[in-house]
Amino acid sequence: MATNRTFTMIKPDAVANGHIGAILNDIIASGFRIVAMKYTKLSPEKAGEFYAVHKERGFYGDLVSFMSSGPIVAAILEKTNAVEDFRALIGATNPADAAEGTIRQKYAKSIDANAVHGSDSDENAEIEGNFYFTAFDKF
Ligand code: RTP
Ligand code: MG
Repeated sequence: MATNRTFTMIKPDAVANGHIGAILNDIIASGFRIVAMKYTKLSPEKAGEFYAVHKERGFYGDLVSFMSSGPIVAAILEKTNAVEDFRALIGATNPADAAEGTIRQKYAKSIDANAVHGSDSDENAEIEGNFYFTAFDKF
């Protein structure tokens, strides 16, 4: 499979708990190259826009307030088979179900505060990366 890209956020819980460095280490050690990266904070409006695909879901309000509750790290990552391999690296949405050694198993406490985001398709990786970064930010 050709080299391609995914998009991630280190979520407010993992930032607040001091896991930025460890998570970036795991990501780089797993063969991902950083294409773009930013330390920033989402407003509730921006978080709502980012997760608009979930707006009919019962958890949407909690998700938006959590994702705007503190700073995050947003990044575009590159690797062969990036989307699928990154989802494998982060583990199941609920850390209680996440496989041993995955980022969510190691650093997340709950399904709401689950440490990291990973795009679920090539198309969404492109959309989500462009939500934060312009062509001038990607290297
Ligand atoms: P993400 O988009 O953040 O990488 O997570 P995901 O693909 O594994 O899960 P997704 O279905 O896209 O849901 C987005 C986030 O919403 C929260 N969620 N809560 N209470 C629930 O049933 C529930 N389901 C999802 C999670 O924090 C999830 O990361
Ligand atoms: Mg998702």
